[in-house]
Amino acid sequence: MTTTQELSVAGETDLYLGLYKRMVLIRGFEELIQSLFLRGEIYGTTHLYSGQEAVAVGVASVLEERDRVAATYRGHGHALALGVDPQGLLDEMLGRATGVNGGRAGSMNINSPADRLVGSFGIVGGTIAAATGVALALKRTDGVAVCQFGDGAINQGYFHECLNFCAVLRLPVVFLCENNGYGEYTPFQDVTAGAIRARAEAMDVIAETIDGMSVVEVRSAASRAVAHARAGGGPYFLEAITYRYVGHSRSDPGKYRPPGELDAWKERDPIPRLRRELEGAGVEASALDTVDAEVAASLEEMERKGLEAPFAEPRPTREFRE
Ligand SMILES: Cc1ncc(C[n+]2csc(CCOP(=O)(O)OP(=O)(O)O)c2C)c(N)n1
Ligand SMILES: [Mg+2]
Repeated sequence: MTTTQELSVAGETDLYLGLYKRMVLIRGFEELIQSLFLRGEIYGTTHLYSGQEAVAVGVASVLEERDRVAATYRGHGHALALGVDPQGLLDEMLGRATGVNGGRAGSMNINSPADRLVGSFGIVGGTIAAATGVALALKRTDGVAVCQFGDGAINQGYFHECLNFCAVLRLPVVFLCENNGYGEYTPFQDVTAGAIRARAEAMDVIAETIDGMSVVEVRSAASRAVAHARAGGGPYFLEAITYRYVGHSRSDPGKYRPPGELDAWKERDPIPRLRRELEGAGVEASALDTVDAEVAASLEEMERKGLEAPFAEPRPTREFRE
């Protein structure tokens, strides 16, 4: 997109093999959640991240211990990318006492400070305000706050207020807009005037539009953004163009999408794409197959353990349905 330099996995194949495994885990995890949901095992609602994996994984790959992330309700990918224990995440959604938040947060409110995830927020744009506050504290320790938000959040008042506040105070924040084309059932173009990144540029904030289906490109842009914020340059805005493979939430089959659109995006799937790039750089296909098989086996084991784990007390109910 705006990046002109040649990007490649060559010379970093071990690192990218790790990122490949992380993306395969996120995809498999989301497929498991969907299947458990359909079987009535999940409490509350879910907003799946399938298709967007390269964004969370690419950004997390450049963060340090002192950095923090605020995620949205579509936050499983960021949690896993940051290293949240997948079993704890699954157990959380199953309402089990062994969940990362004791089975009381469910899918939409996961937090794990030890893994640098300050929270997941159900309020559209809520991450922006949270990350702004976090950045005020992080400025003292040279940490960087990342706020994930969707294309829908840029029409919220506090996007503008917080971006302005962060720019004026030069706070260390990466504004990470994951433009997946839709806010619930509405195409973003129908409700958004002008180019998204122009809103950041209007406040003299450096902004890039990047290919969110390429973990290599996301990692490269995130590293520029984080370095800028850490060096005291203030906020940096990334618009990652991506796509969610499933509907907005579990009750949405996504039928408003034009025929062929989903298939066209799947042609750009970040996982087979990284696989091709790794094979091109000399990684054996069998090594990648082994990763796939290991992740699949770990998810089977996770499901078994999760369904056997004790429920949180009092036992959660299934009253909330979106
Ligand atoms: C303040 C607020 N308004 C409305 C909603 C209902 N709502 C939940 S998700 C969503 C769409 C957000 O779309 P986007 O920001 O593009 O994120 P995506 O779901 O595509 O990741 C809306 C309107 C909400 N949760 N919070
Ligand atoms: Mg969206």
